[in-house]
Parts: sequence; structure tokens; C-alpha cells
Amino acid sequence: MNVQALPATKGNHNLLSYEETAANFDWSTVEKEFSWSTTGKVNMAFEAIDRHALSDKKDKVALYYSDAKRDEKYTFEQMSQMSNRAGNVLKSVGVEKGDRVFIFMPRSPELYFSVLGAIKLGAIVGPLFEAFMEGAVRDRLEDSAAKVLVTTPDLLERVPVGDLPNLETVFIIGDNVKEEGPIKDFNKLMQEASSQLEITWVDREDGLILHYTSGSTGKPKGVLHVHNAMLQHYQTARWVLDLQDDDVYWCTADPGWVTGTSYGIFGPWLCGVTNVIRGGRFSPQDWYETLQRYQVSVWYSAPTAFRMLMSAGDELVKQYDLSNIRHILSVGEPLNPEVVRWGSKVFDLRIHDTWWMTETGAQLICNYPCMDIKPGSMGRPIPGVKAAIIDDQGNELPPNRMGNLAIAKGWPSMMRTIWNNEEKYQSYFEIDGWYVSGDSAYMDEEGYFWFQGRIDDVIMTAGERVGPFEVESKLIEHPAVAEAGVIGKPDPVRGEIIKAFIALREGYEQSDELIEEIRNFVKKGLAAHAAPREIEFREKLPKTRSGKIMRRVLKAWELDLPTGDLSTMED
Ligand code: 6R9
Repeated sequence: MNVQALPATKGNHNLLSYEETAANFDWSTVEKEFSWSTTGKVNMAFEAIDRHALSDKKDKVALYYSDAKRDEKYTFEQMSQMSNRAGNVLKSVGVEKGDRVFIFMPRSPELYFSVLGAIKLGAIVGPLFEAFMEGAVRDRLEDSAAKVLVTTPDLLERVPVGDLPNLETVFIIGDNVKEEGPIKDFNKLMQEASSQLEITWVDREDGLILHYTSGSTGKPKGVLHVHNAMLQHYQTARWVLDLQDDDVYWCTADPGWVTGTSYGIFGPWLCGVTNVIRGGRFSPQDWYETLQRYQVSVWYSAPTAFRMLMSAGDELVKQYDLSNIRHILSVGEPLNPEVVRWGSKVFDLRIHDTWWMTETGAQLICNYPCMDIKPGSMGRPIPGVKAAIIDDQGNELPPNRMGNLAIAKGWPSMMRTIWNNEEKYQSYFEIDGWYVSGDSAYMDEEGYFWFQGRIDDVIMTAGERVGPFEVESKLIEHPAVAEAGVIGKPDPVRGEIIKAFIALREGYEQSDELIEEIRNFVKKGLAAHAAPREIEFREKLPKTRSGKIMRRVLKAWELDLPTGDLSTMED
């Protein structure tokens, strides 16, 4: 691949040399950062919040929260007290170690208090996107046999309380809550609750969080993570997010998605860093304002958001003072080289891609400040982790060959089970010693990994393997294209042909000339065989709430097939 690498960032970074650290690193050294390496007693919420509340960081701002109506801040000491109160509220209805406590609400300070409070009791937290409809909520509460739910008056109508025999209590966060049956007024009880709480110490292998993630078929899977994951949350927050004491950090992900917990809660607070949470919906103006207002220095977001900011134009971004940003990262989808180039132009910074999954619990393949970036590559495995491209028999493939992206089993934040579905869990580990991700990729001679697509998405056209991501990335370089989703469509002659779904940027009209122009653009810029034979324009592309283009849905629509689980799809 012919790319212009962006040189390593100057400055003092936590990870000084990738090669040297990767050659010598051992996870047991990370344990020594935490008191449980001597006591054996662990609790994520203690390490993330209380530990700092007991130190000279107690008056440091832990959380800046704002949305259209609220504007608040909490120090580590206040976070400790508020999460103690939330813990006491949950305890008052009998929440104990191992119980599932689900949180179904938009971002708010109370969401964070409840998550931390539940963890302090040793309960397992289940965060749910606010946009889930009744069926999705029911599936998740039923499968996990949740005992307690924390939600808001608006969302309550989507909770089939009467049909869920295990659900004993529903806390409502709102005004004038009518307490009746299982319904309780969270805010009232918070006021009455003590700010002292005896923490429940647990084992490092005890359950921490249950993230439901959708499969392409069948019901959503409950991915269980344990307290031990903190080793990797912490270490990657140091190496990859490069968090340092005076940073102001903003992760734009909602806690309904794994990025919003691993790196919206655990990673930054384990490092004792100031965390910005902005509620409400995305708008370019609002996001730039948030970056400016809090003087954000480290910013973790997603390709879909960067593409939308890019579409909003460079004039807009120039109206803000964003000079405090020193480090930008991306996750969730392939990061198009065009977006990396745009980032270099408008922020004068490289955007660092990071690859991982709900199942992996934390970052695994990343770009680091101390390492050159090849735009379009996900980077290299974090020190302490081995990644490889393997064939279906488990043989490691040489550089530049596309295959299964696999990780040597046993990194600290690896999922520990799929709730109620051990068989599904085992299916990830069928090749001895490896976790097989379901993504296809290749590795170049220098050990950089290049994402190609989900295994099911790879296109075989006239004998050539084409990764949809490469085609999509070329497409969005065309000035008319805002977003693109590419699939393989069965074809009697070529096996498959490439079909592209395109959302146009504002000011562009669809026409046959434009189709021809776009097709030629890909032919010239990528390869003739990679140019889409069919192009269809759409107002919007189907996306998950975390911003991923759902190629399987495009394919199902195209072929009139069942779409599978749609609970994570945007409205
Ligand atoms: C953290 C998260 C996991 C899937 C993963 C892959 C895609 C994530 C990516 C990426 C290309 C990256 N993905 N990061 N693809 N480049 N940097 O996103 O978890 O929601 O479970 O999604 O997302 O396909 O397998 P999750």
C-alpha cells in the first residue's frame, strides 16, 4: 500500500518507545499500581473514584457535565459521595453482589452516580441506550434477569415491567414521581441517603459490566466483563489515550456502548483525569463549542462524527479556539485516510485510529503518539498482546495476505462469558489459542494492521477479493459523497459485483453523469475491478446508534433477506 506516513508526534508521551515496550512488557507490573495487588480486595469504583477522593486529588474536577438544561461539575470527593448515596439507594432495595442492575436513560450525572453506586455494591451493571424500543429493552432485561432498573419517566413506557418477574424495583429519575408497586423515586431517596457506604470488595474475576451487542442473526449477546479488566483500561488510557494529570478528556460515546464505559468511565477515572460528558444530540456547532469551552486536550470520537464535522466545512471549525487539543483518537469503524488528512489540515494533529470490540473490553490494535501513522491502518497491537492474521485452520499468514484478524487468548480485559450462552462464547475460541474476531484484515511488513471488513462483508468479484472499506474510503474522497456503504451483490458472471449506497453532501443532486463520474473516480484512484458497478443514492445510510454503517442491512434490503436484529439501529 502506497501511503505517506505521518511522523510520530513530538512531546512527552507516556509510551516512549513502542518497540522497546512491546519487547519487555508484562501485565503483572500494572497490578502494582493498585492497592489490590497487596490486599487482594478489588472494586473498580474504588480505584476509579474513591482512591482519588482519598488523595490530594480530592478537590480536582472529576466530571464536567452539561446539556441544554444542566451545567454542573463534581470533584472526585463529590463523585465519591454521590456514588455512595446511589449505592445506598440501591442497597435499600436489596441489591447485592452479582445482581444485575440496568441503567436505561440519556446521559446525566445520575447515570454516572448509579453506575458507580451499583459497582460499589459488587453488582453487575447493564447500560442500555436511551433509544431502545420496548422489544429491545425486554430482550435484555429478560436475558439478564435484571433485578433493578434505573430509568426516566419518558422511558418507563418502553419497559414491560409487569412481564419481567425478576425485575423487583424500577427507580425513576424525574420530578413528582408517583411511588407505586415496584416504582421508586430515585432523586428523593438520593437526598435521604447517607454519603457514607461500605464498599463491597470482590474478586478480580467477579462480574463488573454486561454489554449487550447485536449479532447479525439471532438475539443480542450479553458480553460479560470482570473487574480484572481495569488493568487494561488503565494501561491503555496511559499508552493510547496518553492521559496525563492535567488533561481534560472528552469521550463522545454514550455509555450504552462499550466505548462509553471502558473509555468514558473506567479508563479516564482510573487515571484520575478530568472527564467531560456532554448530553444531548450531535451537532457540529455544539461539539466545537464543547471542545472550546472545556479546553479539551484529549478527544476520543468516531469516524462517523469526524465525517459529519468534515461535511460541515472548514469555515465552521475556524470560528473556534481549539488550540488546547493535543491528541485525537477514533474508534468504531474504519477511519478513512481522507478523514485523517482532514484532521491534519484543520487541527494540525493526527487522528489516531484504535481497534477493539465489545468482546475485547479494551483497545487492542492502536496508533500511538510515539509511532508513525499510516493513514487507513488501525496500527499495531498494544504491548503485551499478540495479534495475527490467520487462515481458517489457525495458520498464521505472511504479510499482506487477507485473513481472519485474531488475538492470542488471555489479555486482561477479555470477555469472560456470553450471558446464558456459553456455546456462543466458545465459538469465538474454536481455533486453539486464538480469539477470532470476525473481522478480516491484513498485516503489512512493518506489523501495521489494515482493516478490510467484517468477514461476512468481504466481496469476491471476478476472482478478486475486495474489502468494502477501501472502496468506501475512495468514494468519500469524491467531493459529492458524504457517506458510502459498499456491499457485494450476487452476480451470475462475476460471483459478486460491487454495489455502493451513497448519501450525497448538501448541494449535490443525483444524476447519471454523477454516477459515471464517481465510478471513474474509483477506477482511477483505486482499481478498475474495485469500482462499483451499481450506485444507488440514499438520503441516509442505515447506521447503528454508535455510528457504524450497517452493511448487512444494506445487503438484506438489496436481496430481500431478513435483516436480523435491528435493535441497535438508529431511527
Ligand atoms: C469498540 C467497538 C466492534 C467492531 C469491530 C470492527 C469495527 C471497531 C474499528 C473497527 C475498523 C477500527 N471496528 N473499531 N473497524 N477500524 N478502528 O466499536 O466495539 O461496537 O463491539 O464493534 O467494530 O468491525 O469488530 P463494537
